[in-house]
Amino acid sequence: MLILHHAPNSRAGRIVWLLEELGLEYELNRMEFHPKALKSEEHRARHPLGRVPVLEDGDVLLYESGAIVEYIIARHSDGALKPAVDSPEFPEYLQWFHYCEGMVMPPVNTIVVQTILLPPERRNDEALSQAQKLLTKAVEPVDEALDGREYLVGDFSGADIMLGHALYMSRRLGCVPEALTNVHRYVERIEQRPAFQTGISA
Ligand SMILES: N[C@@H](CCC(=O)N[C@@H](CS)C(=O)NCC(=O)O)C(=O)O
Repeated sequence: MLILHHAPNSRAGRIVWLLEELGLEYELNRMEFHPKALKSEEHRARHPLGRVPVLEDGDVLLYESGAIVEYIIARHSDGALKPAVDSPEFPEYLQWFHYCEGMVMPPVNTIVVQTILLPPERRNDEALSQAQKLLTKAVEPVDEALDGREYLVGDFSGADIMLGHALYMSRRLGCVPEALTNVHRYVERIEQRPAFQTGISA
């Protein structure tokens, strides 16, 4: 049985979304998004930094959302949600899959810290505006790539789970410029997927 260690409004939603898309059975260990739960000895034994998501699959214990998505697709998807390695879509699939944590989430993290996590007296306007600029620059090429496409690469895939979730978060923070209409329409499409709705509300 797959066990997902989860906290609400976090990247763990990506994994619930994926598990739901694949119709897999899983158990959810719902923790509060609070240091008391995440930094507990019990959870640090699963993830040294006390973060989510963490996946257990028998003897396998895995953290890093991208690694977890790749692992589930490789071992439990029966070939779904990923282009074949020798297909023309595969390189671009890899690019957008990893663009999520590599390029989009770093400025999103800063924006969350500077607008939500830090008390107002410790916030830094310069850091916030730099992160917003970086995020806009990172999202522009995605907007171009989505021109005339429903999903990032061919059919709906693991790249949409990763980058689609990051774009959903960016949009929810109000940080995707209005002009990037392909991204707005793409996120709206993703939001229609029942598995996404379950993932986000878990
Ligand atoms: N790159 C990691 C990031 C993990 C991460 O930072 N998770 C956040 C939730 S989205 C977390 O657990 N934060 C709690 C904390 O920093 O204490 C991944 O993709 O899994």
